[in-house]
Formats: sequence, C-alpha cells, structure tokens
Amino acid sequence: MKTLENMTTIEQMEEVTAKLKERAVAAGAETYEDRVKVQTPHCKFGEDGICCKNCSMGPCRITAKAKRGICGADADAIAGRNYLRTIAAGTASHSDHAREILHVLHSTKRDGNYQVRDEAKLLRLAKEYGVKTEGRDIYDVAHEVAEVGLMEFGKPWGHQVFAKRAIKSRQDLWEKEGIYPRAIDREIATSLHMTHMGNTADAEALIRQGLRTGLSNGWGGSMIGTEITDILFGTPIVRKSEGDLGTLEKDMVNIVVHGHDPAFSEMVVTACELKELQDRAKSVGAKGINVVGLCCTANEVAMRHGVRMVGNFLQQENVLLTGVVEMMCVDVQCIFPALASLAACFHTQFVTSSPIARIPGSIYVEFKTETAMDQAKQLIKNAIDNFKNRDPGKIYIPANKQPAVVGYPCEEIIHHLDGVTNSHVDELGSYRPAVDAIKAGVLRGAVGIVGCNNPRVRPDYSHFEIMKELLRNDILIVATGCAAQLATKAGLLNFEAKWACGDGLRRVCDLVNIPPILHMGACVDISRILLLVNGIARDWGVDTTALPIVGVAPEWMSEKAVSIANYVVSSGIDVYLGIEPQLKGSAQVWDLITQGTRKIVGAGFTINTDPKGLVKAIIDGIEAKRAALGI
Ligand code: SF4
Ligand code: MSK
Repeated sequence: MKTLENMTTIEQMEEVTAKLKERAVAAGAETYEDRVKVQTPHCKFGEDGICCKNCSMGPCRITAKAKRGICGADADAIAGRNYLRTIAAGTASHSDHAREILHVLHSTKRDGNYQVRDEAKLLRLAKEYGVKTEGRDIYDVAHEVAEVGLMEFGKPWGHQVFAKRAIKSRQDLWEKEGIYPRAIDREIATSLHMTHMGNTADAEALIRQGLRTGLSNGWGGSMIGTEITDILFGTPIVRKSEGDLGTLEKDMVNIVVHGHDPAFSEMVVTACELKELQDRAKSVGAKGINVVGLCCTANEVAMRHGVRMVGNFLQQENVLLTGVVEMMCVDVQCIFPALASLAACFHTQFVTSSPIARIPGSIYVEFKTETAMDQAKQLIKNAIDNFKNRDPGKIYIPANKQPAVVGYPCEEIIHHLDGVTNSHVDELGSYRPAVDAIKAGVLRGAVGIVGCNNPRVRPDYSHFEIMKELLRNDILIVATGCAAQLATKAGLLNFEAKWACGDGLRRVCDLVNIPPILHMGACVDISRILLLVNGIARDWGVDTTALPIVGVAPEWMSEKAVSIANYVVSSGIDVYLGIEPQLKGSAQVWDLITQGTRKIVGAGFTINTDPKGLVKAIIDGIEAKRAALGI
C-alpha cells in the first residue's frame, strides 16, 4: 500500500506555483496573487454586506453614525437583500447552464452532432415527466422530454417535478414552511423583485426566499443539468484518470477545456480522437493531441472519458504559465477574464465560445449545436498549427501528477454496494449496506466536500487538512467540483489513499472496492449528493436531519456556492463553511443562517475560518447526530 510519501503536499504544490510565478514575472505577466495584493484590505462595507446600491438615491452604507440608508433600510435589510441577490445569481447560473443543456437535448438527431447516449435514463425521465414512450422514436421522446424540462423554468403553476424525489418528511416541511420550490425563473425573479428598492426589509422573509430559491436550483436547475447531461453524454462509470500540471505534455499539442457546460468540451474531446487530426498533429512534429480539463469541465470529461484533470480554479493561470498550452477553450463560469492578457504573454490561443461569457482579448467562436463538430475540428486544427509558435525559453512543465479514480454517481455507488449484499430492493436500488456500516459505527458518517479554492485563505490547505482528518476518523467523503480536484492533485482520489483512513473506513473500502473519497462530478452534480443522502434517509427510515451526514465547503467563493449551501441546508443537511459569507454587518442575518434556519428546515451553517476548528466542529456534529440516533 502507498503511504503519505506518495502524496503531493500543499507545500509541494506551492513550490510549483512559486516557480511558475517566476515565469510570469519574466514574461511580464500579472497573476491573481498580484491582484490580491492591491485589493487588500477589502472594502469593509462590502465584506460585511452593508453597502446598498439598489437605487440611485444611494449607494448607502451602514456606519455607527448612519444606521439606515436614505430609504430607511437598516443593516439587516441591506445584508439580507444582498445575500438573497447572491443566491438568485447562483441559482440563475446553474439553472441557465441546465437550460442550455436542455436545448442541446432538443437538438439531438440520430445522425446529428449530439445524440442520446443513455436511453434507459431518458425513458425513466420520460415516465417521471409523464411523456409517452410506447411505440415512439427515441428522439421524439428526447425532444418532448426537453420541452417538459424547459417548462420547469417558467411554468405558471405547480412545483419542481424533481422535488417529488425528496422524502415525504422534507416535502411536507417545505409545504408547511411555504418554501416548496416553484418554477426556477419565478424564484429568481421573485428574489430580485423582493430586493428591489421599496420592497422586503424583513430579514427572515429574505432568508426564507433564499431557501426556496436554493431549492429551485438543487431539486430543479442543477438536477435537470445533471440528468440531461447523463442522457446526452452517458451516465458516468468508474474510470481511471490523472491530475495536476504534470498531465501537460511537452511533445504533444496541448488543449485545455475549462468551464462547466460539457456540450462544448465533449465535442472538443470527441474531435481530438479523430485520426485525421491526430495525423495532422504528427505532421507538425507533435506526438499527438493532449486534451486536459480544468475546473468543473475537468470533472465532466474525466468521468465520461477519463480525460486528465490539469487543475482546479486557482490553477487556471498556472496552466498557461507552463508555456505549452496551444489553446485554452472555455465555456461558462469560473473563468478569469485575466486569462486573455495572460495568454497574450505566451503563444496560447484563448478561445471563448458562449455569449454568456464574453471576454475582451479572447478569440470568440460562438458554439452552435448544428455546427458543433465542424467548429471543434477547426479549433483543433488551429491549435495544431499553433504548436510551432511555442517559445522553448518559456517552457516549464512541473512534474506533479497523481493517479485518480473518478465517476461515482449514485448508480455506481449502488452498484458497488450491491456487490456486498444482495439488498437491491427496487428500481432505485438500496444504500442499506452503507446504512448498516454507519449504524454499526464502522463508518462514523459521511461528508460531502465541495466547492472552490480561494485566496482569502491558504489555497487548497483547508480541503487537504479536512479531508485527511475526516478519513482518519472513519468518515467517508464524497467530493465534487474543485474540492475533488484538490483530492486529485494531492493523490487522495484513488484506492491507494486507504493509508490515510481509520481501520473502519479502510475495511469498508476493501469490502466494497471503493476509494475513500468518491468523485461525484462537477458542482452542478451536487444534485447527485442530494439524491444520495435522500436515498440513505429513505433506507434508514428517518428524515435527512437525523443522519450523521453533512456538507462542507472549506474554500467556497462563487455565488453558485451560496445557492448550493441554501439547497443543502433546506434539504436537511448541515453545512460547514470555511469562508465567511459577506453579511457580518447584520447580527440578525448572521443569526438566521447559523441558527434561525435550524428552526425552519432543521439544519444550518457552521462557519469557522480555521480548518482545525472547522473539522473538529464537523466531527462533533456527526457524533452528536449519532448520539441522538442512539448509535
Ligand atoms: Fe440607499 Fe435604500 Fe436606495 Fe439602498 S434602496 S441605495 S439603502 S436608498
Ligand atoms: S468550478 S464554482 S471554482 S467548484 Fe465548478 Fe470550481 Fe467553485 Fe467554479
């Protein structure tokens, strides 16, 4: 068995970043570290969430002397409104991504650029949506499923269809509390309306709408995005991959796909496998084409193709600083606008593809479903032709690289559990062996570690420390997003990482044949975690709030993360945050998110910027749940 020595430590990652920083300086390029320096200390009013610019009488900010804005809104109203707007923006981002994917499903044809890859999942979804399937062409079914899915955004009446997948106790509670999610666009619009000048000033009402808007993301937009992506590109299965900057190849044409929406990256990955393009790469003196993924796009293409993952959020500039990237193709979300000027310091072609993410200085190629394959092929040709423009003096590929095992959607987890006992009870499968292991104490509980990395803290350090401590304490981890990428870079996302586990967790991993950290996908795939926890609650016969299972976002940064945190809490799962939300200026709002929501949905936030303190709180929280269950 491998040991600690086989890991890549945070110090080793930092050493690489420092070397790449020297390259940046030599190339006259600026990086995020430079910008952090000139942006700190941050504006205190913004940090505390008590600056309002919702109308042109302002901006107003709350101080010891000025306790209200010009309209009379106080700190609680302003912080609460800002917070709700953040949730609305996060919900819009995940959900609009899902809407795009539904349009791709609507464009599918048997001989088209996009096809249906998981027919069984499509048929299951058709049944759930009430779409007739008997005697129909699968593509007619796909198009009608897409239409029904698109109605989830704007239907005038009714609730999110997928919310019915939640256990009854949750649905009853949402109904009782008036937070059962309606149409996605309606929740977003209501949030923006409520926070317009002259509307809601009551902090609790704002927080409640935040819970509801979050739910329309988790059990709406994100879940739709995940399901439809599986139908289009295949439900992930367990695969081997690798991660970190060492996946870039000196002798190959390197193409990086970055962002979130896999419609673009899937096409690039597929086109790169074409013989004509491989041959073209060889004709320019390269050994072939090396496509690697960054951020959540990396998760998407890794778990469906085994494509290697070059890094997470804060590594996006490092990737270009290696000097060997012929082309970076981006779609939407988490893309630094700074990449355009950074790419210009090297030979890299920086290609944007979506009207949602237009960046000055980029090469803009608007990606369309009808011409997707031709566009992907042309881009790859351009990248190949760019190989000759590399500057040998600017090349530095760090050696850091770790093996990874990816692709554990709920279906794969159930499949592996089925291998232990024959407990498959119905078409949904069963998590009973996992329930039994937790009840017996072999596993103390489970934690979903998700989210970004963030220069407000030592990047990646919290993820790393928290993961190691949880594994040591026999707590199984599921991971998505850039947290999963950190596990990859560190060498924790593979079977060999069992050395880091306590005896109980190691036994479970051996028995079920799983690694101790299960890769569940991109940040949109936290919807998979919702279904996992919901399935465990169903098999246990308790509400989700009773389970020794929690969510952690040690280094979150995006508005999407705030929306996610709200749907996770509303789904009865406590959330532990390592970065403070920007609302410390209101004691009432702070109290509402840490304590108040516990009275509404039975779960809330615990916030601690010290990783050691945070992981202790997580373990204490899990043990307290166990004690309450009498196990
Ligand atoms: Fe100021 Fe009220 Fe206008 Fe906000 S809405 S800017 S607090 S006057
Ligand atoms: S990419 S939202 S930095 S997880 Fe999903 Fe990573 Fe966070 Fe973006």
